[in-house]
Amino acid sequence: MPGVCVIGLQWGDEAKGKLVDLLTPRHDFVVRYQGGANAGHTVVVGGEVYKLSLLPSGVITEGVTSVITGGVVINPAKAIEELDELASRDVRGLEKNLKISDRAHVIMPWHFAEDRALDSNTSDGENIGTTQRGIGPCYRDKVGRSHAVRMGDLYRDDFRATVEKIVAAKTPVIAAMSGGVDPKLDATAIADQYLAFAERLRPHVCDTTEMLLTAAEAGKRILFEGAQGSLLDVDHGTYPFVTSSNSSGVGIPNGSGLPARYINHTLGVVKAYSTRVGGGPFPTEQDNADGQKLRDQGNEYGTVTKRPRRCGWLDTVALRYTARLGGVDAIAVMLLDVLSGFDEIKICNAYELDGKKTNVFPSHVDDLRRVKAVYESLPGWSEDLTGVRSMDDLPANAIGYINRVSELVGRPVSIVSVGPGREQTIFTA
Ligand code: 2SA
Ligand code: MG
Repeated sequence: MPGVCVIGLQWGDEAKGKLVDLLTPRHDFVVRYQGGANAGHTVVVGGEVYKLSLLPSGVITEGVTSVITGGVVINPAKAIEELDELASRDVRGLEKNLKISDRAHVIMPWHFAEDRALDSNTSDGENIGTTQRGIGPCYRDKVGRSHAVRMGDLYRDDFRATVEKIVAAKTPVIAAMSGGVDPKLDATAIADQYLAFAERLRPHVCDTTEMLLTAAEAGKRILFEGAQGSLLDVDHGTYPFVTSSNSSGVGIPNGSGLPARYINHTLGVVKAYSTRVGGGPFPTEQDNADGQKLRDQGNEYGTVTKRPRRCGWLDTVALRYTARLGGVDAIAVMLLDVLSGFDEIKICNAYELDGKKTNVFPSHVDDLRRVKAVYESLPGWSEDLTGVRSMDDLPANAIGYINRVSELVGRPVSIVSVGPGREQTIFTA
């Protein structure tokens, strides 16, 4: 199977990192195609916990090429920090095994200032609650074309002049956005700093599009690692409460440069309940004792920002939509162990909008705000699932829950996860 992708079907934090790590040894390449250091992937290998936010999870496995493609926005300081951290923990082969696209756009110091200023000025009034990693402003400059810096530009003779030009143009705009406060952007210092980053990253930077096209044509096995979740997709998610990239499956061809024909299997990753970080509607949110219990049992705090995540019941209206949107072949149900100890577990199987029941996920955020989740209740279980290793050993009610989720989403469940470790994984077939 040459092309496999792992995508989140909710608002991120579905534990995609664990699956990518499990599937990595069967692949030649692991590819990140969108987002940046706003992702938070936790991977546990041999009892060691690795938290990555920019580098693909595959970098921990020697002999696999990890690729950051042109669809990703790069904070070079963060890339270096993560490389240093891995090297200090004896992860080897990094120099050879990490490739960074020369087309990837670079997050520059002004993007952080803009992220702060923009997030408190959304047209909607409610803050998006971004991760403040400069993601949105960097993508905005990419699409705007006039003030952008790509990785390849760092190695060109006119880089200093480019920085000077952008700083001159941005300074008054950012000051106006931030109540007249001078953002204090020093073009010389910024250019010096980024030129040093460029030297350090030089061995990794190349034309990854050409590399991946050649690899795919030669039948190499490629694993695509989605960051964030499909409901945060800029085109198909809960706009404007989204991230600025295509975080659903549609982002793979545009972000990586590899056409969809090389994708043979799409695994949709689903947390056994729902979480969301940041603003925006969340129809099944439980701002009550049930939500708090999910947060406590699931340790639901942002990997990057440590923000408490909003928690709620599973929403199969949303999941059916994202599974169809992503061309998902099978789903992986993660964190099932977190649901132990609930007498009853609810699943949202429809929305009610203006007094009418619907299965269609609304395209406008105002409608999504107005929907009422319609629930069915399933009996819970009290057993600890973290030691379970086969479907046969799961409590009957847990199997009932999995089967019902599969039925409502309309996809088979191929993997069930009962903990962060590699061994805490049940393959259903
Ligand atoms: P941004 O920073 O522009 O991408 O923020 C826009 C929205 O996207 C959400 N977002 C995320 N939601 C969940 N997890 C994410 N990654 C980190 C994690 C988040 C963290 O894995 O825990 O540590 O807080 C992620 N990245 C972006 C964000 O909350 C906004 O709603
Ligand atoms: Mg995460």
